Amino acid sequence: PKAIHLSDYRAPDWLVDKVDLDFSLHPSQTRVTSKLSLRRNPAGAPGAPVVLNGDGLTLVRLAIDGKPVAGPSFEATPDRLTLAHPPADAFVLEVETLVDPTANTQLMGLYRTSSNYCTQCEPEGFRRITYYPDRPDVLSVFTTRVEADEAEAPVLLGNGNLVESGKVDDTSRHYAVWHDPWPKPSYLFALVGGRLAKISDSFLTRSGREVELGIYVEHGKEARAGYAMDALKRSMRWDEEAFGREYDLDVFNIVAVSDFNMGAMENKGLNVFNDKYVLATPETATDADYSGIEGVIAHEYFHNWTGNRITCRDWFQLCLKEGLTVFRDQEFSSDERSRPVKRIADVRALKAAQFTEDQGPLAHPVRPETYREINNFYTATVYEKGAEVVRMLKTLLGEAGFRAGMDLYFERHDGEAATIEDFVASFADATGRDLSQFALWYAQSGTPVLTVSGAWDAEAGTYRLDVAQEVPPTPGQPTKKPMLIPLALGLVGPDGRDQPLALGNVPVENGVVEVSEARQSFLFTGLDARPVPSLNRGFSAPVNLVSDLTEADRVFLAAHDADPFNRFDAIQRIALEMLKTGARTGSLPATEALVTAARAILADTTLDAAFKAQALALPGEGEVARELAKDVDPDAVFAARKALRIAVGTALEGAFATTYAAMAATGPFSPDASSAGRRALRNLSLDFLAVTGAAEGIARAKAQFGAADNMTDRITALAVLTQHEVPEREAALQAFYDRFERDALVIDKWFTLQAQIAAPSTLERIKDLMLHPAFSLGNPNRVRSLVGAFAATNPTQFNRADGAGHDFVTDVVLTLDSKNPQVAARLLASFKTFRQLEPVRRASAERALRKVAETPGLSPDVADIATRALG
Ligand code: B3K
Ligand code: ZN
Repeated sequence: PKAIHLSDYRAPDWLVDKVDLDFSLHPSQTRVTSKLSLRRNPAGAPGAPVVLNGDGLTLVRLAIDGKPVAGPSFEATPDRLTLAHPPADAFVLEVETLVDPTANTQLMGLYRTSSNYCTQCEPEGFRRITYYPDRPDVLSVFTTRVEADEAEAPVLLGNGNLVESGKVDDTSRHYAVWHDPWPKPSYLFALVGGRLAKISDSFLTRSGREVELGIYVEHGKEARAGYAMDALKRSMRWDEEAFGREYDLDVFNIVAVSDFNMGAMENKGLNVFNDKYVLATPETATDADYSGIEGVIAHEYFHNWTGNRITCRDWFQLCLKEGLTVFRDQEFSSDERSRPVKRIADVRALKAAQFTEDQGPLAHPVRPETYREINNFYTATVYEKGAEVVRMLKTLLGEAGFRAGMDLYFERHDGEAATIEDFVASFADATGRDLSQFALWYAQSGTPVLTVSGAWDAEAGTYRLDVAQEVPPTPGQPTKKPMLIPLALGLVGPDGRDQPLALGNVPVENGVVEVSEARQSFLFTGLDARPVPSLNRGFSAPVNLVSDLTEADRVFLAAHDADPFNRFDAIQRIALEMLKTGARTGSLPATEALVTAARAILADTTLDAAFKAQALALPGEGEVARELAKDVDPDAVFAARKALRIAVGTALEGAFATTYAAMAATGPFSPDASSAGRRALRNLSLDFLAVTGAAEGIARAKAQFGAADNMTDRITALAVLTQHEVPEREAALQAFYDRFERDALVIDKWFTLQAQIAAPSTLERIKDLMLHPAFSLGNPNRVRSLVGAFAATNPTQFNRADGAGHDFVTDVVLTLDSKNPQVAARLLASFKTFRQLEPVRRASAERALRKVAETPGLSPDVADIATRALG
C-alpha cells in the first residue's frame, strides 16, 4: 500500500448530514441499506465527484433521491463507489450492500462471536459494512434499524437511545430502532445482536439526568460483571468531579464479547469490550485483572468526551484522543487507588513497551507524519507516551492552568474533529504561555537522554546542576532540536530531608525546573550541606536519565527520598547496574548495596505493601536488555537476573519469611488496592523464598497453590512452580487445568505461564499446546496468551541461538495473516528489539523477518511491520 502523509490532508469534498441505516441480520447474507443525506462541502474541491470507501463490498442496489440508478453514472468496485457527476449539491444516496459476518475472520466490520453479531469499526472497519466517506472528519447523525430472527438475536443494540422496537408482522423476526443525536464519525458506529444476558443499574448525573446502565454478557456470566458496573459508575462520577464532564444520552451499554482484536471500543453509547476487561470473580480474576477492568472501563467511558464529543480530524491525530484518554484513566485510577503505586506501575509499563519501541526500528512520533497501515499505529508511543505528554503539560501549567486549558478545549471544539494544534492552542490561549517548543514532544520521536552532573560549593552553599539533553536519531529523523523538559527535583540533605530549592535565591515553584536548551546549568543557592539530588521526581518527563550519582547516593535515596517514585527508582537503578555488569561479564558484582536497600524498604513501616512489592521486584529481562542496548545475549541477562534473585532471596530469607507470614489475608477476599498490595508483597516473598528451588520454598508454593481462595494467590504460586524444573510443576499445571477447563479466560493464564518457561523444551510445549482443544488461532486472546506471551515475555526462548523461536513466531504470523492481519502484525512487532541482540541471534531474527517480507500476498498490516522492522 502507498504511504499516506499528514501534509496531504484535504477537507472532505462531501459531507453527510444524516444517515439512516437498516440492517437485516443474517449469518452469511446480512443486508445493509444506507440512506446518506449528502451535501457538497463548501470547503472541499469545487466540482469534486462523490467517492465513497468500501472494503470487500458487494453492491446490490443504488438509488438517488429515491430513483434507481444504473449504468455509467456510477462505478462500484468492492473497495470504492464513485459518482463522477453527482446530480446536485445535495441529494440522498441509497445504497444496498450484502455482507457475510460469518466469513469475517478479521474481526473488523460486522462479524460473529460466539454466534452473536457485533461490529468493530475503528479505524477503517465501517467501509466493510457499507460504502461511506469513512474518515473521522465526516460527522453525521445516525439512525439505525436492526432486524433479526428473534430466536437467533433476542437482543438488538445500537448507538444512542432506543426509539422503537417490535415484531415484524407475520414473521419470526423482530427489530429495534436506535437514534444517536450526537453527530459522529463512522468509526464510532456499532451494533450488536444476539443472545445475551444483561445486568442493569442506573446513574444520576449531577444535573439530574437518569442514565440507564447495561452490561451484556453471555448467559450464565451475569455474576461476573458486577465489578465492571461498579467501575463504570465510579468513572461517571469522577469525570464530573475531575473534568466537569457529564454523560449525554439516556442509556450507556457495554457488551462483552470473547473475540476481539484489542481491549475495548468506545462506540457512542455502546461500548464493545473484550470480555477479559469485563468479567471478574475472586476465583477467576487476579488483582491485575481487576485493576485492568477498572482502567479500561474508565478509559472507554472517558472517550465519550475525549474522542467522541471531540474527535480526531484524521488518523495522524490519534494521540489527541488516545494519549489524553490514557492520561485521564491513569488519573482516575490514581485517585481510586494509591497515586505513587499507580505511577510506578505506569512508568514500568511505559519503559517496557514505549522506551523499547522508541529505541528500535518501529520508533515514530507521538503524532506520526506518515503511515501505510493505520492499524499499526495503535502503539505504546501514541497511547502511553501520548499520555506522558499531557502529564507534562499539567506539570508545566499547574493544576489550575491545565484545567483552564481543558475547559477551553471542550468549549471550543465540542462537536468537532480537532487536531493536536487545536489542543495545544487551547492551553496556550488559556494560560498565555508559548507552547511552541513543547509541541516538539508530538513531532520528534525517540527518548531524550538527559545527562546530569552536580558540583557542590561548600563555601558558597551552592549546588550547580549541569544538564545536557540529546534526542537520539530515529527512523526518518537523523537530527533533533532541544525539547522543553519539565524536570521535577529535590535536593536531599544529609538528614534525609529536602533542603530548600532556590535558584539565585528565588524559590523554585512546585519543585520543577524547565530544561529547554541542549546544555544548561542551574545554580541552587542557600544550602548548608552537600545535597544528594533526587532527579526527575515522579518521572516528570519520559527521558532516560544519566547521572553521576554513586551507588551510595542511591542507597541513601532509596531509604530517605521524600518522593516515593524516586525511592523506587533508586533501588531499581542499583539493581539495574548490577544486572548490566552481571550480563556483560558473566559474574555479578557485590550485591550488598541492593540487599541493604531492600532490607530497609522491607522493614520500613511507613511504606505500604504495594509500594514495597514494586520496589523489590527486580527489573525485568527486557529492561536490562534495553539498558544494555547492544550485543545483548538474553541467556546472560537471564543468568544475571537469576543470580541476583538468589543473592537477594538468600540474604533476606528471614525477612521474606516474616513478611510472607505477616501479609497473610486477615479476612474474606476483597479486590481493593490495599488488600491487593498485601497479596502482591506476600507473593513477591513467596517467589524470593523459592528462588533457589530448595524443597521448603517449593513446598510453600505448592501449599499456597492448593489452599488459595483467589486467583492472584493461586496463579502466582503456580507461576513460582512453573519456573522450577520440579515434579510439582506438571502436577500443579494439570490440577489448574482440570479446575478451570471450562473457563477460557483462565485457561489463557495457563497458556501464558507455560509460554514463559525459560527452558529449551518450551518451544515444543507451545507447539503441542497449539493443538490443544482449548487453543484457537481464530481467537485473539488465545493467540496473545500463548504465542504473544512467548514472543514478548520469554526472551531466552524466543531468541534461541538456533533461531527456532524466531522461525516459529514468523510461521505463526504467516499462517495467521490470512485470517486476522491485525493480530498477525501485532505479533510480528515483537521483533522490534531484534537489532539490540548479539550478532548470531540478530542474524536469525533478520532472516526470519526477511522470509516474511518476501512472502507474496501479505496483508498491508504485516507487510508494513516487516518492512519497517528491517528498515
Ligand atoms: N479506540 C480503541 C482502539 C481501536 C483500535 C483499532 N485497531 C480502543 C481504545 O483505545 O479505547
Ligand atoms: Zn482509547
